[in-house]
Amino acid sequence: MQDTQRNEEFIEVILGRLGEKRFYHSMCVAKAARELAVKYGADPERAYTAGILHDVMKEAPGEEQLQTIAAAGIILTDVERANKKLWHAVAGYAYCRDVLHVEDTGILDAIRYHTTGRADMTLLEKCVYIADFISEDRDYPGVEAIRACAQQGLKTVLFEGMKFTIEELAGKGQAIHPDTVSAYNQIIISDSEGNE
Ligand code: DGI
Ligand code: FE
Ligand code: FE
Repeated sequence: MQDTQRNEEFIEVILGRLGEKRFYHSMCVAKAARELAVKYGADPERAYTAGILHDVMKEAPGEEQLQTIAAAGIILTDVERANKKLWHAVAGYAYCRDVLHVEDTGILDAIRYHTTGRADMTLLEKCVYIADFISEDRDYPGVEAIRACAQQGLKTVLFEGMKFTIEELAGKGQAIHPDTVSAYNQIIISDSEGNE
């Protein structure tokens, strides 16, 4: 069965693993990702499925997240190890691949890179990354401006999202993941070259 036809099963999985608020967040991200996919030409059904699953490991104990990552044969970098908040994306990828047997590598990568982003993101990855910023449940200061950007263009909203994250992390004196920096730089460079 295609992964996109397993949504009911995946919703049951996240119901069992997430509290009410995070469950609602995940469903809002799924919906926002599907809308962005329609607007920007990614596959809406794959975006929806990735949205449902993107935070599946968010509320698992740190130890379980690390075990899931290790069991998948993934070795965290120093920056990843030092930032607990980065674990759930990699652990979610591993859990979806190895426990839920999600086979669609595009969906798996959208889960893996939903927190940091990376250079050369696929359209699907971009839609899930942005959906996590602008989903209906989000109410952080500045969310309205980012929602407005999402209507203007993918590059604009990616830039705003990355900038927001980097400023926030630097402001708190936290490490910035190299993938986040690469994604940010790529947007700037492609801008100055006049590329899409
Ligand atoms: O899981 P969510 O709360 O829905 O959102 P998320 O997966 O984007 O996680 C957001 C958190 O991750 C937020 O506290 C900032 C942190 N984060 C995002 N990018 C980076 C990062 N932390 C570090 N250290 N480096 C990053 O590049
Ligand atoms: Fe997340
Ligand atoms: Fe999220």
